[in-house]
Parts: sequence; structure tokens; C-alpha cells
Amino acid sequence: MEPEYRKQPKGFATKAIHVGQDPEQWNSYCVIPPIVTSTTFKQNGPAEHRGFEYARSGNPTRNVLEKCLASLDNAKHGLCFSSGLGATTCILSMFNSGDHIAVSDDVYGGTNRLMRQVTSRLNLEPTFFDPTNLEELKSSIRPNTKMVWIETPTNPLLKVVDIKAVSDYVHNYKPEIVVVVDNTFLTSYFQRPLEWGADMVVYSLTKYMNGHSDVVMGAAVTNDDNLHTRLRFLQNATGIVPSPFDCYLVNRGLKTLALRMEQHQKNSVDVAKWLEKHPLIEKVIHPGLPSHPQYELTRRQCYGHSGIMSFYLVGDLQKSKKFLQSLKLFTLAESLGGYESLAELPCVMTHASVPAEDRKILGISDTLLRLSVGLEEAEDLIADLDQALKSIS
Ligand code: P1T
Repeated sequence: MEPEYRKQPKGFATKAIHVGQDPEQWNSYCVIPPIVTSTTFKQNGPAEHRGFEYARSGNPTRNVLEKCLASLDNAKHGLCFSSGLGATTCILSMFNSGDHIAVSDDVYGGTNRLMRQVTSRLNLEPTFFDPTNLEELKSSIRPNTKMVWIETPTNPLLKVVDIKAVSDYVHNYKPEIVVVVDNTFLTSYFQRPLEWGADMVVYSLTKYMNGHSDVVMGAAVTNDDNLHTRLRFLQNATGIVPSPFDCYLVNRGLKTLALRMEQHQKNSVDVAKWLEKHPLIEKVIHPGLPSHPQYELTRRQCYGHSGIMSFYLVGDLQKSKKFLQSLKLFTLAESLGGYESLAELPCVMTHASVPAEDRKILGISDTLLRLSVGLEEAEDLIADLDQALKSIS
């Protein structure tokens, strides 16, 4: 019998719709949180304010979203930033020159670029390890390691990392090392890393959490009061904050997160199973399929899988390009997690900034394609893939 995913406890959709949204917090009793655009707030006396003083340090619309986001990960604290990489930058600014950070080798290209080309200049030395190999993790930890950063599933190869094994090892070595999990691909609906011992969860809200491809934003959630205090200070001190209008949109997007993720999952499994049988597809990478190397771990650790998948085409760079240009419903574009289906070629798009040598070792080849399967009819998506594959056969 196929192993089941973890059973989703009841209440997720209710929290997404209600936590932080109480109408009685507003004078007007408005049911939908207002977009508060004021940059500053009247004080009763100098330095005597009523919770808000200046919109960078706190904004009512942002507070609503931060509370709701924290609840979805069963976390105490949530903080929003102006992008996913903004959240990462803020987290990195918790550390000092000379500190070491261990980073998963397969991460979003922009995260790789930030770590390699910016963090390293600040003498915050990042080293990369294969997160599916605990021995590599062990040998990459040093006396000055302050943070271990993983993505799971990874972008774009969808390697699934055992969050508990990583967190246990790191915390046994030294409890103060911060284990951060980028949970962008699955969202708090399908995976909640704090349940497995991670210290902090990071999101590009730009993706599934907002779900409508019209906001760039990031977030971090944690149960650790000390980490939260440090990060809240830095959120204000570095100024990497989102706009109230964007907070309103993401808060709205969360209301349908559970529904959307269920449908993304169904559609991506249909598409993946169809692709697996196609002679022009060398290999499909989808953690929800038994062919995935960490299929059993995925079932144990996650509540499901999203619409993200990758595959290797039989052919070369020209074929990959022609295939992508022949798609009609899938849009050839970077990003993922919106209601619309997207397709891309990581080696020259999202992961072009990863050094060619590393791309080769990782398997981000000219024929590795990534799909973000959206919410259209699965049959229509399959028909689109079929006609595009015919164009290269
Ligand atoms: O784009 P931004 O909101 O700054 O988020 C960066 C980011 C962080 N983490 C993961 C796992 C991501 O996938 C991203 C952004 N990724 C894309 C734009 C992409 O097409 O993969």
C-alpha cells in the first residue's frame, strides 16, 4: 500500500480566514481589514503612542498579516519583508563578520547569489552542502557556524530534506545555531518546519501564499522570542518592509490558500503522471510520485505537495527552448505559485547566476525544465504540453 501523507489537522482554513482579522479592532468594525496608508501616527504625548508611531516600525495592515501568517505555522511570531530575499537579507544581518553559515547547495538562484556575492563580501562566510547527505552537513559545521539554511523541496531539483534529522543534528552540536527552512515551495499548508525542530521558517510570499502573481513580499516566522526580538529590531533598522497595499493583497490571498493548494496538488500530480509516460521525457521530478528518491520522507514530513515540478527533456538546449516557446497555456516566465501555469528553463533563467560548474554538479542542465502547475483544468494543461512536445518530435 502507498504510504499516506501526514494527516492535516483540522482548522487551517479557519485560521487563514480569521486569525488577526477581528473587526472589533477597528473603530468602524469593518469586516475586511483596512489598508492603512498613513506613514505616521499621532502620539498622546512625546514618545507616548498607542502601538504605532511610524509605518516602517509598525503598520496596522501589516500587523494583521503578520499575525495570520504566524498562526498558519503554529508560530508565536511573524514578520513581513519587502521580498523573500529581503527576509533573507534581514536574517543574514543578525550575524557578524567572521561568522560561518552552512547553506543547502540547491537553493533559489537569487538566494545563492545573495550568499555568494553579497554575504561573502561582508566576511560572513557561506559554504554549501548537499542537504540530503547528513555526512556532508556534519563536515560543513564549524565552531563559528551560526546558521544552517535549507530549502525543502529545493529549487529547482526538488530534493526533499529531512528537517528533523538536520535540526536534531545541528542542535545537538550546538543549540544556538539557527536552523532556517525556506518553505516557499510547499507553504504552511503542506509543511510546517517548526514542528520538526527548525528555529525559523522563511517565505517568498510572492509565490503560493499570495497566489495571484501580483505582489513581491517575504516573511519569517518563529517561536523563539529572542530571534523574533532581534529580527523585529532589524526589520525596522534595515527598513526592508512591505507596503500596506501589498500586505492587504497577501492577507486576502491567504483566505484561499488551503483550497488553492489542494487543487495545485491534484493538477501537478495529473501532469507529472502524464509526463512520466511520455517518450520525450527522460525523467520527472515530483515528490508526490513513487519515483522520487525521497518519496517516503515526503509522505512522513509533509501534508501534501504543491504545483511545482521539474523534468528532463530528451534533447538539447535548442529543443528545450523550442518546447518552451511552443507552449500556449503555460506562460514562459520566471516565478511560481500563482493561479496561472508557468514554465521556465532554470539554467538560463532563475538559476543563471549559479556558477556553471555548480549547475553541472547539481544537474541544472540545458534540458532541465521547471513547471509551476496552476489552477486551470488539468486536461487543458496536458493538451498544451502534448502539442508542445509534438512540436519538437
Ligand atoms: O522573489 P522573492 O520574493 O525575493 O523570493 C526569493 C525566493 C526565495 N526562496 C525561494 C524558494 C524562491 O523560489 C524565491 C524566488 N524564486 C523565483 C523567483 C523562482 O522563479 O524560482
